[in-house]
Amino acid sequence: MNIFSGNDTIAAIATPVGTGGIGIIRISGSDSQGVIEKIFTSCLNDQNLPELQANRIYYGWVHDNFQPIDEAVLLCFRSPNSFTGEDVFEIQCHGGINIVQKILKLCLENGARLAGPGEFSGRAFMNGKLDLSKAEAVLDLIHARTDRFSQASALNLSGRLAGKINSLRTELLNLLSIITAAIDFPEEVDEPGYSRIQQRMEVLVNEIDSILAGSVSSNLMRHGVKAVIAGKPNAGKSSLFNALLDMQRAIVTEIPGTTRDIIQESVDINGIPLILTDTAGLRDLDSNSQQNYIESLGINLTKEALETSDIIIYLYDLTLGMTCEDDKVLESLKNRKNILKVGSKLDIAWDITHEDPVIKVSAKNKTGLTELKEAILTIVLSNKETDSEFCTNLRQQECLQRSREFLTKAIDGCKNKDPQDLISIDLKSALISLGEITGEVVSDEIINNIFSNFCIGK
Ligand SMILES: Nc1nc2c(ncn2[C@@H]2O[C@H](COP(=O)(O)OP(=O)(O)O)[C@@H](O)[C@H]2O)c(=O)[nH]1
Ligand SMILES: [Mg+2]
Repeated sequence: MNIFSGNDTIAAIATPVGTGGIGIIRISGSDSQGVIEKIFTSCLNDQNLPELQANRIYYGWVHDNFQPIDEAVLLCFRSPNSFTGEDVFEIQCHGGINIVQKILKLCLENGARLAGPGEFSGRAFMNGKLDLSKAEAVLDLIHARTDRFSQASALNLSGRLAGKINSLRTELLNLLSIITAAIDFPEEVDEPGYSRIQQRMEVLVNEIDSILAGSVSSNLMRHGVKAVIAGKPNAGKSSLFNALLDMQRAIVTEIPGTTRDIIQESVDINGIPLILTDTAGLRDLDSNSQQNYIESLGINLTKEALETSDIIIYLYDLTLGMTCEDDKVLESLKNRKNILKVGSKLDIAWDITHEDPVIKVSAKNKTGLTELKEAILTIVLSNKETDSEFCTNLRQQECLQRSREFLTKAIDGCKNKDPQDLISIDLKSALISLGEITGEVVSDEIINNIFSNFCIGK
C-alpha cells in the first residue's frame, strides 16, 4: 500500500532540533485550517482570526486556550498551490527546542497527527507537485557535502533529468505508435522499415549512454571516497590529517602512540567528499602493559579501517626513510590496490633520494598537499567513464540500464527481422523503465522506500 495517499491532517517540526532564529512547524491536510483556528489568533485580547487567504502571512500568537505560547507568523498556502498540493500552514515561531515542541504538541492535541518521515514530500508526489527525480534531488540537496553535488542536485530539482527523461519517453512513444498503428490497421498503415526504427532506437541508446556516462562521478559525489592514513607511530599521520582538513582535529605530539582511536572527517576535493580517517600507528606491541593494551585496540581498529577503505595513504617519515617495519606493513597490504606511498616531514628531510617516486609532504609547511590531492583524484577518476551533464542515483541508473537492455533487445529484433509486434513489447518495457525514473510508472514499494529516507517534517 502507498503510505502517502491519505489527506488527513499531518504536522511536524520542519527545522532542525536546536536553538535558532526561527523554528517552523508545518501542517498539511484537509483540516489544517481547523487546527490553526484552535491554536492561532491575531490578538490575545479580542481572540479573533481574520479569514485566512492563500499566499498571505499573518502576524499573531500561538495560544493554548488563549494562554500565550509564542508570538509567531503564520504562512497560508491553499490547495493546490502549496508544497503538498493540500492546504498547508507554516507557523514560524522563535527557534527554541522547547517552544517548537510545545507548538507541535498543540497541533497534535487539536486534530493533527504527527507526520512520518518524508510524508509532506510523499504527498507532494502523490498530488503531482513533484516528480520522483525532483524528490530525490531534494534529498540530495539536503545531504550534499560539496558545492559540486549541491549544484548538480539543484539542476535536477529544476527539472534537468526529468526533462531529458521525458524527451526520451516522447521519442519512444512516437516510435511505438508508428509500429502499433501498422499492427492495428494493416490495411491502411504500412509497416515501418526495420532499418528506420532500428536507427531511431540506436539514437535512444546513445542518449541513455550519455546520461549513464556520469554514473561514476555521480556515485562518487554522493557517497564520497574513503581514504585511510596509515603508517608507523610518529610518522606524522595526525599532522597530515589536520593539514588536509585545514584544522586542528587530531592531537599531535612527539610521543609515539598518541592516536589510539579512529578519527574521521570529510573534506572536499574537487567536488568529491573525501572521507579521511586518521589511525593509530602500526607497530608490534608487548601486550602486558595497560598502555599497550589500549594502543593495541587502536591498532585493531586501524586494520579494520584499512580493510574497508578505497584508498590507503601510507605515510613514512622521510628523515628515517622506509624501515623494515614499513616494508612489513606494505608487504601485508600487497594485495590491496590504491596505495599511495607518501613521505612526511619534507621540511626537515635534508638528504632524501629524489629518484624515489613517492609523494613528499610537509604537514608543517603545508607543501605537497596539492600533489597528494591530485594523486587521490587520479586514482578516484582513473579508468572511469567521462563526465556527463546529468547526475543520477543508483535507482535511476538501474532504470536506465534496464531501459537500455530492452532497447538493445528490440534492436536485435530489428536485425533479425522479428515480427514488429514482438519488437513493440520490448519497446513498451523500455518505456516503462524510463517512466520509473520520474515516477510515471512506479510501484508503491519504491515510492514508500524513497520518501521514507526523508526526515520528518520534509
Ligand atoms: N618538522 C615537521 N614535523 C612534523 C611534521 N609532521 C609531523 N611532525 C612531528 O612529528 C611528531 C609526530 O606527529 P603526529 O602527527 O602526532 O604523528 P602520528 O603519530 O603519525 O599521528 C610531532 O612531534 C609532529 O610535530 C612535519 O611535516 N614537519
Ligand atoms: Mg596520530
